Amino acid sequence: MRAWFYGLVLYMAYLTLVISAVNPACQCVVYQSYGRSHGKFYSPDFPDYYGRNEDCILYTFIGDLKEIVEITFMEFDLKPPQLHGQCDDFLRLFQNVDRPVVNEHSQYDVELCGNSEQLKQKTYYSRGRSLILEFHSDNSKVNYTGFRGKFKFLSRAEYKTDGHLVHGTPCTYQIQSNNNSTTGKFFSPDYPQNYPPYSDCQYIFYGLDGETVKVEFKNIQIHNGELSCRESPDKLIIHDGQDDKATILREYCDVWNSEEVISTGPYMFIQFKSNGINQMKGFAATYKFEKSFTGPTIKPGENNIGNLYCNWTVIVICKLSHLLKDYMIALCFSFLDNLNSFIWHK
Ligand SMILES: [Ca+2]
Repeated sequence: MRAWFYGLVLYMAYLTLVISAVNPACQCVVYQSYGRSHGKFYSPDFPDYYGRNEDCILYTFIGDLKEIVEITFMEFDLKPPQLHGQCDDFLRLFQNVDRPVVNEHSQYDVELCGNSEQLKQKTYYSRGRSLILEFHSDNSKVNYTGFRGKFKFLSRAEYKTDGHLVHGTPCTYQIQSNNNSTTGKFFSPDYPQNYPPYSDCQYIFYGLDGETVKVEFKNIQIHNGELSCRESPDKLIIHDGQDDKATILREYCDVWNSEEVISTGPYMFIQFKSNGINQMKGFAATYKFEKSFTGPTIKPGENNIGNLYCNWTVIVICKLSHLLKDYMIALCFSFLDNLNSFIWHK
C-alpha cells in the first residue's frame, strides 16, 4: 500500500474504510462529522505530483443527520482536459447521494480536471448529509500536483426558507406577517447548491396593515452571460405589490452583496427564474415586516424635539429598472439645523 495513504489517514486521524464502490478496488478515506465541523483533504502525495493509475480513491464526507457538506478547493492542478473537454485524470463529485455509498450505477454531478482557473466554481455543497469525491489518474506520466481542499459540515436548517410552501409547487412560498413572526430568511431553490435548471419560484409577502416589507439580499449570484437583467433568462424580479402586475422595484442578475429593497405598502412579490443552462448559486436573503410610522410634522424653526427616531427611505422607481445601477439620488434641504443628528445609509 502506498505510504502517502497511511500517512494521510494517520495525519487526519479519521476513520478509514474500504467499501464496495465505483470500482470494488477503490480505496476510501472517510471524514465524518461527529461534532468535528471542519478539516482539510489532499490528493495523494500533495504537494508533490500525484502518481499514475490511481484507480480510484474515494473521499467520503459524512455529516450528522441534520447537516450538509461544504467543500472548497484551495489549490487544483490536474491534467488539462482534451480538446473536446474530456478529462483523462479527473475528480468526480457526487453531491446528491442519499447514502454515503456510490456504485457503478451512481451518476456523478460534476467532473473536474485542469487547473484552478479552469474551474467554474471552487466551492460545492451536498444536498443531503453525504458528499463523495472520486479521484482517478490514467497511466500516462504527468507532472501535476493534484488538489488541496477544505471541508465543513453545516446545519441544513440555516438554509431552509421560512414561510408556507404552496402545495403542489416546487418553490412558491407565502410569507405572512403575524404578531409572533415578523422576520425570517428565504433562498433560491437548492441553496447553497446551484439553483436547478428551469427554476420558476415565487415568494409572496403579506404584511399587516401599516407594515412594509424589507428584504436584504446577503448574496446574489445569478448567471446573466453579459446580458442586461431585462434580457437575462436567469433573474430575480421584485414587485411592489401582491403579484407580478405590480410595479417593479428592482431586477437582479449577476453578482451582488448586501442589497436592500423595501416595499411602499404591506406586500411584496418576488420572482426567480432560470433557463436550462448555466446555473449559479442563486441568492440568500432575509426579510422583515416593519411598522411604517408617520411621525409628527416638524416645522422649521421648532425647538425641543428630543427622543425622536425617524427613518426616511428614498426609493427611485423607474420603468427601466435595470438601468438604476447608474443613477444617483441628490437630496436638497431648504432648511437643516443639525446635520450631525443624521445617520446616512447608502
Ligand atoms: Ca441559466
